[in-house]
Amino acid sequence: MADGYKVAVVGATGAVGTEMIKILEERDFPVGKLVPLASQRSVGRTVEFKGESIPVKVLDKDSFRGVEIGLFSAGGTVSKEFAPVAAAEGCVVIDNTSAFRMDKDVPLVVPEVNANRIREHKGIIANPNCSTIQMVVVLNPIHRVARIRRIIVSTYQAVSGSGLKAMDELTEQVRQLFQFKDPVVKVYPHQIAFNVLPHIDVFLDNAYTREEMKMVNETRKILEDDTIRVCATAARVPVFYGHSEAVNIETEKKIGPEEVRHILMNAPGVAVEDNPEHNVYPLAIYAAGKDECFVGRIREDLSSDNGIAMWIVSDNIRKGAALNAVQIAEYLVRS
Ligand code: NAP
Ligand code: 3JM
Repeated sequence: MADGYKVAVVGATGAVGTEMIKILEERDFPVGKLVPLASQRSVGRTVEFKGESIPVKVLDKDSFRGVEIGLFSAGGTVSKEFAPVAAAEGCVVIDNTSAFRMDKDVPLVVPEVNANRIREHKGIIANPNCSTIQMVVVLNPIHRVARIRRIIVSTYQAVSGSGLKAMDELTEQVRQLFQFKDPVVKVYPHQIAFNVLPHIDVFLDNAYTREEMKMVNETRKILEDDTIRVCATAARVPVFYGHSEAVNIETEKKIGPEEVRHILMNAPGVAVEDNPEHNVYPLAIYAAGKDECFVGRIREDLSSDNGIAMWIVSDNIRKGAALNAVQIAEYLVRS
């Protein structure tokens, strides 16, 4: 690969794809040729990469000839159809959608936690859901020391997690409301401006949403422990970038907040911001554009004998999607 890898970005014009291309450049990933792919809607558009304007191509079955790495973020339907096509051409697919995450043969990877699983891939590697990624980056080091038995998590998720249209909708609704007009509601089932929606993705038969069940099932798969009990409530908030999470854990071995803080200060990908006396705790507006998973408000859970409560924030488009995918690609090319 003297001249670098041929890398396709599927969904190159979207919120995640755009960030993916930016991160490939920022981290100087060895790209020989970048192939930006999107739908018919993007014909005539270009993406900027290392000072070059590269025309976006329409995704089709022939898009993956000679492509070595495929970064997919164009929704589950596109991945289901085209990831196997790419893999059959010898391309290693890193898929950002939920299409293959729970497949037995597909590693579900957060490099800080289970990079060792990358080499087991059979052509497709899955990137977890954004809310799962930031939670397991912080919880895994605690789990290794004290064995987590139960997790209760409530999320406060940014609109960028639903793509560019959702960000436009929040902007437009704020504008409309300040002009005393009725807000136009299209992307979400209700107005998102100045509101909180306890509803992300579709409702399932068990009364949880699919987003909530992603957190349950993906956490167990990544931490490789199906006995961990997880209860999630996922809410959408009118924030542009950065998911926040209130997380309560119960551990087998009793562990105090000081020890948790110490463990997390030395954990990869984690930044502890925990000085309540000076109003220091993680905030979405400061996590936006950064790579780390920020954690603070670390304290004893007063409702449990072996419990810890904390507040975790990370940029959902970076570590929650694009950065995690590029980190996986970096492991691939290193091995
Ligand atoms: P977005 O801003 O709406 O962008 C969607 C992208 O997919 C656009 O580039 C769009 O191209 C392309 N696309 C849509 N339908 C296509 C088709 N039939 N063929 C080819 N390209 C198509 O959405 P986003 O926020 O970037 O998210 C994209 C996907 O990534 C999501 O659906 C989700 O599955 C996944 N995602 C994962 C995470 C995570 O937690 N890991 C986070 C966010 C999103 P056009 O511009 O041509 O329409
Ligand atoms: C984040 O296929 C689709 O409609 C995409 C839905 C979606 C997902 C998903 O399920 O892949 C939107 C935003 C995710 C995700 O990361 O799970």
